[in-house]
Amino acid sequence: MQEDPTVFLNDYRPYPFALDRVRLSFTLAPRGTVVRSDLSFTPREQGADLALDGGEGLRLKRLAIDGREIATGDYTREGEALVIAGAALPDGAFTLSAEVEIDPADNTAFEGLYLSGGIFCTQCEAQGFRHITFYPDRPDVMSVFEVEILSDKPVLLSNGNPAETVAGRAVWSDPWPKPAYLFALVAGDLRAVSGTFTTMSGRAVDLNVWVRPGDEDRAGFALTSLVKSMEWDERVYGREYDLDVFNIVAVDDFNMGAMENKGLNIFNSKLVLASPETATDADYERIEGVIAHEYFHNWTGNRITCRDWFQLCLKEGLTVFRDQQFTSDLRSAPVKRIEDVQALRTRQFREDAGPLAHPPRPDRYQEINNFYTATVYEKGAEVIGMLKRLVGDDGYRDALDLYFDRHDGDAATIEDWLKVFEDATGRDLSQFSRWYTDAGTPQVTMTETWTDGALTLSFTQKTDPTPGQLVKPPRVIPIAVGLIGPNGDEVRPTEVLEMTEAEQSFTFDGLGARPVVSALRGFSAPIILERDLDTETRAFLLAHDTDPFARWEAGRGLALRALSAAAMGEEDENADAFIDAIGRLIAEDDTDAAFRALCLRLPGEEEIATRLAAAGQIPDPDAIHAARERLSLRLAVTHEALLAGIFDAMETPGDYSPDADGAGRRSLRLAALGLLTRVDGGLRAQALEREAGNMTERMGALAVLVSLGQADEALARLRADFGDNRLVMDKWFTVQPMAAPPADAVRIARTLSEDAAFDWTNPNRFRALIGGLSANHAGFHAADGSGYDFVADWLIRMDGKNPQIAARMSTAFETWNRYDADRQQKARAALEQIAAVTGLSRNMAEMVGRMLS
Ligand code: 0A1
Ligand code: ZN
Repeated sequence: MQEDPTVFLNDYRPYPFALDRVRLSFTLAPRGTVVRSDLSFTPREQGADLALDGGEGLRLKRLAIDGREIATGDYTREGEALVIAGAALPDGAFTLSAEVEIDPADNTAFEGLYLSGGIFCTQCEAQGFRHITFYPDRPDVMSVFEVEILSDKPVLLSNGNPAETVAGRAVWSDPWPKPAYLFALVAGDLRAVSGTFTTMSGRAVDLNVWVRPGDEDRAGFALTSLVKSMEWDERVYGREYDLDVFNIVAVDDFNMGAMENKGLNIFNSKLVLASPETATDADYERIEGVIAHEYFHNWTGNRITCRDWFQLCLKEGLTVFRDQQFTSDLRSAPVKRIEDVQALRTRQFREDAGPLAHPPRPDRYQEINNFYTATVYEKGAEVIGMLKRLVGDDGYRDALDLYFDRHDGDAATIEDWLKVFEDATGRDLSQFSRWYTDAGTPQVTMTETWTDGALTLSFTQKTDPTPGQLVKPPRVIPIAVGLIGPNGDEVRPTEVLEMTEAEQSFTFDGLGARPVVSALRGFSAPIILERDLDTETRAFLLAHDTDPFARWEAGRGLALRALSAAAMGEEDENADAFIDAIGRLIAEDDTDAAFRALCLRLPGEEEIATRLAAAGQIPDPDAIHAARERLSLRLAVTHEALLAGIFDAMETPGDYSPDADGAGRRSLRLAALGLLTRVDGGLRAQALEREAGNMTERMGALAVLVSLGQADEALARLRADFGDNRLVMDKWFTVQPMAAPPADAVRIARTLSEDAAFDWTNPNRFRALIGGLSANHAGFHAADGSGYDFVADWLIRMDGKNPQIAARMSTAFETWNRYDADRQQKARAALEQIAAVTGLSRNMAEMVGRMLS
């Protein structure tokens, strides 16, 4: 029988030793890298055993205490642990020295030390360091590090400041105590694009973005983004950088987006390299945001880290919140807010409504890598947004100052975090803390009554049961509301109503005429708000709401209602109202192009399915696809002339720049193109694909051509131009299954999987193809189950190489039980096929187990 690998929050115990100092020496070789370590411990409890993490992949050559080799009988190695009996340890402080040998070239899981295109690099979050050497691999064990690297690679990097560098040897010293998950090492033939930054106290910091030779001309944007991030964190949070150098390295094989290792961030190359010909506007925005995210972790994550992995959202929710603020400040705040809400609804609401639902601060896990989720990250950020709304901007600033003061150098908890808000503002946050401990998206309904100049808003809240949590007490929900008079003027500015009960009413007195309520302004809480609004009032809000989010939401409401009704085979008056109102809105030349583009783009099929399921209906992927196609056609036919005018007017003038303005214009142009295609037979897309001077328009046009089945030549052209550019070829692999007509998607994906360029062990390439198909809602959920079978086969194959990637991609199935019985039966069979594999990873076993339970 396999032991149950579940880890519980309640079982947390402090580590019984302090780790005062770490010295590491690496002699690098693809096979047979030798790692020597000296770990200086001081016992905190008399007689405690010394338990170190470290699995079978570590070939132990030598183990000594204070220079004396330990007898094999004095320690045990079991599974992923090495334990030295307390009786074999000295009474006071001691140094444990070990020598182990590892094989980076065999490391296909990309956890620990591995090779990417000849570059030695590391990934240690969450538990990768235990694949490098024996160590107390937990975030609350923090230490200063000195690292020696011996290698013939020209560039040798680690955390902290450089201490000595000669050919073949480098020593790095990191004065800031850190947990092992922030350790990093890089050795390779790399070139730097460099700059300097002078901090607010006048210290000069060397900045380097390290890339492969030949990629230097695509690294400038990342460097500029880093400088902007450093400036912003000083200006807005008063946080200064604390080392002499800041290094960023781009590698091609990386399981996630990027990693905040102290002073040595390692990035997936797709989040560093950009040029107008190879990267889209969305890529640029993402690079800027992720560079900022990793940089911001230096304070929220590194200087203050997590006590244990259950507290992951302490660093991730806060750092996402900070990177969202940064992007809002640099670009357009309303547009960023709408984009974030869209992403939350598409990814997190879907997670919260299915078998993988979990709270932002879970209380158990089998494999922590399965909890780097939209709930921990994006909902974690929303929870902080709510806190800020409740305590106000000044309260937030005071609380954050106190957090940095009180907890600098700590491994902290969510309780510590809430306590600083309580102490700084005097608020009781015990009810608020449910946002961290309870899973599920609250559904709130709002009704209105109007009598004698008084408007009463009545709310009810309920949250459906989620796995392991059947009863959900009411939460504090900040609901931002404004009132708009019949002539479109705002009669009451935004006010935050604090809902704390299951049912609650709020009254606005002294009103002349009955106003229209603009509710949940700025998406003030991550909830589903249901209100019985007639079509005219929604159209009125779309025309007049002064809150940009609520304005966009009014149009969204019309579109979603029209599409949901059509997908269920019903007619709906919202469609006419939407088409009408959207025509007026996109004609507003003085309204931000990016905002108009967001209003013009119809909700995605996934979002429509999530909405239908939340309303208790069974989504039919084919009917949803057809409904969306029909509404697009009607929009195009009705507004053809207007859309054609926009398409021409939004041409990129002169040189391409990835700024918010230019990106917004291109976004509107491409939204118009997507509709016009339905009436021009693809003529504009054909021309744009050939003439576009930037990748945004080229890819936009290509996606349209793929959806029309007219893309053969364009795809061949892209491959001819960029066959040797991995990042562009990833796009080539994604766009085909993603934009294909659903009936062709699986066949196309299958053919692509046989292409010589489908290097599936590369995480980006695998994600491109499998993620591309999963994003084609009706394609992946093909009624014959072929999408499920295809993806399941690949997940099984990938699990043998890289369990993290396989487990992450398995979330394609997380909504399986909301579809019809036939699809459910086919999806279940695919999941059971995965579950039956012998030697399945813990990652995958947990995911499939939760999805099937
Ligand atoms: N902390 C990083 C994300 C990250 C997490 C895990 C990784 O490997 C399993 C890699 C990166 C961030 O939030 O950016
Ligand atoms: Zn992060």
